Formats: sequence, C-alpha cells, structure tokens
Amino acid sequence: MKGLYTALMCSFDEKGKINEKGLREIVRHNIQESQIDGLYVNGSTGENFLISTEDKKRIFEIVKDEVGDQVKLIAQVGSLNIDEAVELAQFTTDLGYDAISAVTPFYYKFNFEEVKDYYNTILESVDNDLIIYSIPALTGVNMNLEQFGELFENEKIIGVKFTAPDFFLLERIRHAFPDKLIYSGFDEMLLSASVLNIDGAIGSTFNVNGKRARQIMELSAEGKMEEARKVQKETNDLIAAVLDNGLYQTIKEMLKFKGIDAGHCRKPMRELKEEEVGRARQIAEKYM
Ligand code: HMN
Repeated sequence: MKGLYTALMCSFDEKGKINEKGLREIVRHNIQESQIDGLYVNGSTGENFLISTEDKKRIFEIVKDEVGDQVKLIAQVGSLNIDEAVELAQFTTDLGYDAISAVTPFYYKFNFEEVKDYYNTILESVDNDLIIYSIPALTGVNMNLEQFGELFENEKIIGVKFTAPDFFLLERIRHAFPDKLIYSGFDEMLLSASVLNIDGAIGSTFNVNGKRARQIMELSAEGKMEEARKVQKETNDLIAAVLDNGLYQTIKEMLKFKGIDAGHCRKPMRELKEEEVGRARQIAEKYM
C-alpha cells in the first residue's frame, strides 16, 4: 500500500450530477499520465461531503470498474452519520477496495474516546484495513502522539493520512510506529515530509502534477536534495497559483485543458469567472 495516491476528483455536470464519462477520463489520466500507484476515492477533493450516499456508492463503483486491478484503491468512507460510514465501508470492501479510510468525525467537539469508538465501530463491521484521515485544519480534531498510539493498537488501523504542517508530530509518529503507513497530505510540503521517511502521499494536485510528486519522493530517497528542492519549488509555484485561483475548480480546468471532461464543482462551490478560467489554462500550459 506504499506509494503515491491521487486524491481523485469527480466530474459533475452543471446540475451537480455525476458525469460518468468524465470521471472515467480523470481516472485514466491519473493512471496513464500521472502514473500514480493508487487512487484515494471520495476524499475532500472528490467533494465527498457535498454528495448523497447514493452518489458516493456510484462513484466507488465506476472507479473500481474503470481501474480493475491496475492500481490500488482506498475508499474514504468517513461520515458524521456513522451508519453511512459503516454502510460505505461494507460496500467498498465488497467491491474489492484495497483499504478504507475515514476522516476523523468533525463539526461537534467529540472527545478522543468518541473518536476512538467511531473508528472501532466502523472496523467491527468489515474485514478490511483502515487509514485514519487526519486533517485538523478542516476538522478541528488535533490528536497527539499517545492518541495516535491508542488508535494504532487496533491492528486493522494500518496508517494515517497526515494532512498537517506539524513535522515535530510527524517525526514522533514515524519513530514510534515504524510498521504503520504514513501518507503525507499536503503536496506543498511533500519534500519536508519525505525526508522524515514517510511511506507515501495522497494529494489533490497529483491529478495534474503526479510526475513531479514522484520525482520529489525519489530524489529525496536518493539523497539528491538540491534537485529535489528544485522540483518542490516548481511544484509550489504551481500550487500557489492554483490555490490563488480556486483549488478544485482550477485543477478541473487544467484537466479540461488536456482534453479531459472534468466538468464542474458542486454547489456551494462557485464557478470560476472568465478571467480565472484563463489563468487556469495558463497554469496548465506552463506546468502540465
Ligand atoms: C482528499 O481527501 O481529497 C485529499 O487527501 C486531501 C489532500 O490532502 C489535499 N487537501 C485538501 O484539499 C484539503 C491536498 O492535496 C491539498 O489540496 C494540497 O496540498 C493543496 O493545499
């Protein structure tokens, strides 16, 4: 399960319905052009928190059908509705997803016992491995080293998608749990995480920048730091421009520039203005 995973985008039409043809094209682009090791399906980048259970299931099905066994698949099933999380965990395990992942429960101020119970409840219902999705800036859930350790006591919890700029904690987790998988979640910090010996990364920008992400990981592993920094710098020029223009909308527009039917984002995400579409195309032309 090590390696680079694209946090997969989904193509939606202007009414917010799944565009199956576009979704399949995005999947193929990631495998053929970005050359990633796997896909992280229905994460933040997949606009998971904006869609119905039925649509989530349909996306899981389409992606598995398109991918077959070509690359690894991780299903993000986390939900504030724990029944939905369990249902999706079972559904994707039956479909043959290699692992599931679940965002920490958010919005309400759950205490750690509640977070732990959430993961154990999901896992009691399925025979699959789970990767914790930790993204404190969006969920407000900050776990410390001891708490990660308590969650990792469940052998079915095989790792964490670590989306935080806390390299002190990242190093402590790496050192304390050498057998657990750590995936870096912030693409702009990939090199900084790589030097701490992570097992892989999961990122939205790999939809359009997968090859550079791989170079960063490989150059870092070979100790070629000067070259690795150069590629991270190029990557960060791209990411800064994308963030400035509208993250998910701009990545979709860049995919469209490459002839992929990446469609629209779902409301309440906004449409890009004409000049922003122009900027997205310029970013694609420069970096893809
Ligand atoms: C997902 O769940 O879709 C991804 O794993 C999320 C991933 O960590 C991205 N985070 C968010 O979009 C919030 C990053 O790739 C991020 O988009 C990128 O580093 C730019 O900041």
